[in-house]
Amino acid sequence: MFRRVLIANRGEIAARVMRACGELGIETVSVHSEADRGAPWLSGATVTVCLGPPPAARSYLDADAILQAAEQTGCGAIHPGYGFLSENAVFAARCAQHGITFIGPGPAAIRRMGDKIGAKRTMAAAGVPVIPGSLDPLRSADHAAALAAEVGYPVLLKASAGGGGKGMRRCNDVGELERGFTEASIEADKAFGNAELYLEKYVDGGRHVEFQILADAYGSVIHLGDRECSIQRSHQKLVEESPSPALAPEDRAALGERAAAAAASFGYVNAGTLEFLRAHDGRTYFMEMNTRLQVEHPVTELTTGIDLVHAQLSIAAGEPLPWIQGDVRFQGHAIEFRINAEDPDHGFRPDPGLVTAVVPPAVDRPGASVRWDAGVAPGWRVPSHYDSLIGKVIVHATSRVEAILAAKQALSSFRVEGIKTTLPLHLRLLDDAGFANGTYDVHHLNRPGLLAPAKARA
Ligand code: MV4
Repeated sequence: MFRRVLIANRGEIAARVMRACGELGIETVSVHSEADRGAPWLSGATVTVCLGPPPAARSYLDADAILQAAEQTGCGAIHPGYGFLSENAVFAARCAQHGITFIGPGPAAIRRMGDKIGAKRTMAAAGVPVIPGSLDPLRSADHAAALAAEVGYPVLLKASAGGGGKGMRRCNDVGELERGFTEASIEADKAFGNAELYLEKYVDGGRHVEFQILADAYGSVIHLGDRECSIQRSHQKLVEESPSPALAPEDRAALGERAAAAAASFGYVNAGTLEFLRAHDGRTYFMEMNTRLQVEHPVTELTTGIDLVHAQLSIAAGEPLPWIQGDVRFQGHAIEFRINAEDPDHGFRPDPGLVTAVVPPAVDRPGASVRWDAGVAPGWRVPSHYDSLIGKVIVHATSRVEAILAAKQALSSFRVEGIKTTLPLHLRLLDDAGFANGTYDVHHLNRPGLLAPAKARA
């Protein structure tokens, strides 16, 4: 195992990775920007290093500064968390060149899944269902129109270098497709430096269901079940749960085994997530693979009892997986609520600023527990330079019904004062019939009522 690990991230995930390192007796170097000087998570580090000014490009994305910090402080490995450099194949390769272990998959696997059409081709070849459409980049608007005529309208144009909903465009007829093709290629070129597009039949509604996999360096791959992530707005997830209310146990086993086999088919190593779209007819299609730890990983940890950061560290240190698929047991139900420094009653506008008080969530019900993955503390001023996630409340209980009751208790006792957060939205969601019965889809948050300001509902 590593003696000392550099954490190339901030906020709740820096704290989360530090906790796992502490439990394993690993020293930590926490790098930070000038905006994050004195941040609450830094007090848990063995050493802190200031990288540079607040903009991420000059701090958390500055590969040179991070590699230099790792070398100067004697780190054997770098944990990238999520976002920032976590899916940057060039950075992963540069770590290797410096003799530092990147805690994640190798650069080739990151690159392969970062190219969304290449990822789709890899998965299709491994027998994973993909949405009807192109398996190669579109050559022209005419090529796109010919494919669209085959699969039928509406269709979706997607950027090969996009992902997470970025660079997508819906086209309802051939006219929209011809205009859309040109505009989408220009946009993709501007946004990603890559104009390549592909096309799929548009699947309306449905649910975002993803599978967590763990792969060691010796070809063993297991899955840790699924997460339901359909409670989202503008591709920002707000609530995630495991297991998905939409999947029967036999669907879960079949899809999970497919996901694990697909990851094994191209030699994937470390933790990864395969995202699927489950259409209303029950057909489930691969969308993308994320080659990092996800924000929502705790719901998987609570239902399986497996510490994913611990697993990532062990795999990166060359240890074989200590489990086979049959060892993985799924227990109870977990729900995560993202606490963002945003005002849900005013279009989720960011509301950074001074946190004056924090009362951690509490649960007092048999068989239920709550976890608060914090990135803030009283007296900390949330900076405006980064994304607005300040922490996550995760409940676990014996069943989904019990988990919702535990969540009501946890979130009613929970307070973050001084700034607006997404907490009021979560409390409304817990009283929503569609959430309670588990029938929601990716459009759920857009329905009138849930997102309406409190005064309009009175
Ligand atoms: C789609 C789709 C419908 N049809 N592809 C959004 C994020 C990215 N992973 C892919 N996404 C979608 N791709 C086809 N052919 C609908 C979405 C989509 C979506 C997917 C998952 C979760 C939330 C979503 C919200 C809007 C659209």
